[in-house]
Amino acid sequence: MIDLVILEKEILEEVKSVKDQDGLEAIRVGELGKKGRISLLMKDLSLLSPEEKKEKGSTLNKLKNNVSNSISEKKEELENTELNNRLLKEKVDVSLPVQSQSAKTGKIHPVSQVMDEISEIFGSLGYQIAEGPDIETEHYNFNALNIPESHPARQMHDTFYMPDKNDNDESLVLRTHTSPVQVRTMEKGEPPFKFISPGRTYRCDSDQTHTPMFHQIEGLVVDEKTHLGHLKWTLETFFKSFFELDSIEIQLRPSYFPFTEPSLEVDVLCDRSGSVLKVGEGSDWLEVAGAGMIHSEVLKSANIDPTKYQGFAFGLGVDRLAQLKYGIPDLRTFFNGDVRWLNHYGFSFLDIPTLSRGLKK
Ligand code: FA5
Repeated sequence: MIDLVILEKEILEEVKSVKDQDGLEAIRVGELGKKGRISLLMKDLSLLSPEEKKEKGSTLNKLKNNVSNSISEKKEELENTELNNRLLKEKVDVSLPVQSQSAKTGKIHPVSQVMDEISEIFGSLGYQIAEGPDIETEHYNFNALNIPESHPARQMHDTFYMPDKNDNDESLVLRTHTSPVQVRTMEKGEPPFKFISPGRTYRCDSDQTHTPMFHQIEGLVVDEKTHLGHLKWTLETFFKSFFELDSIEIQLRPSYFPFTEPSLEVDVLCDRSGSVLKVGEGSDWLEVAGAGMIHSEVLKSANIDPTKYQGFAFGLGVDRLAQLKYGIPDLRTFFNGDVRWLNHYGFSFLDIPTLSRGLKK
């Protein structure tokens, strides 16, 4: 008959001196596993008389518990040792130089970059952000902006019409500009308002400076006193900050929009003769924005009293601004999905603007 005291001592010694988890598992299986020594001894208990079974059973149970506890404790000890060893080996040397960007690292598209830059500048000037849907009702895209159905100005926008109406039987379009967000936002609140609204816009148009999908940022200020001088200052301040130049030649040209009176168009001086577009040089003007004082009919559409409130609005062509700032000659290349183009013109994550950037001048 095996001496259980000697057996326990022998197993506990073995557990104590084992060096790794595999060795410990081998001991557990050899002693407590289905065919392990202790398990077989437990099985043999059934052959004994009731008195012997009681006495031996209790000793065997104690042995089993002691072995099982010592295996658990050893397991924890080995796990801790392994973890400490790994932590020691995996030290990070923070003094090493930053790894260079590998070819597989993604780049930020110039449009996303410029959207962020513009939002940061207007954010610093106290503008909030408002949003509207890409699929817009004819009401907000045209009617609420003083462009009724028969109005010739509808022809100015080469509109993509949706085949189906919405649940309220309203005709739908892919919005041709971000101006619908003006009335959408104003009718939800009370003046004063000061917000920008960035987003995608769509027109059936394609050449070097036009794409069927492009981006605009609408801007709007409404209160009791805002006038055309504030609009001029805002545009000049924005363009100086955006192009990071002390002075920038922009041209405010009289224009016509049904939703502003007076209306104007903003052009930036640039050189488009070479393969790189250069801002502030040459003799070409690139139109980058439409703007004006908000028409009284638009204020009325948003239930605002035009005898008490007034303000300005502008719509910046984001893609054109990206073209100008980063010297990208053809707008159509923006949306070809060519990774080589993005690797060349894209931005790394470290270039994301901060609140102070763009306003330092
Ligand atoms: C508008 O869309 C007016 N909603 C802007 C506005 C807002 C005027 C508020 C008054 C008050 P316009 O059609 O000119 O205006 O477009 C504004 C700018 O979007 C243009 O100056 C140009 O930079 C850009 N843009 C227009 N069409 C395209 C196009 N197909 N591709 C790229 N950019 C375009």
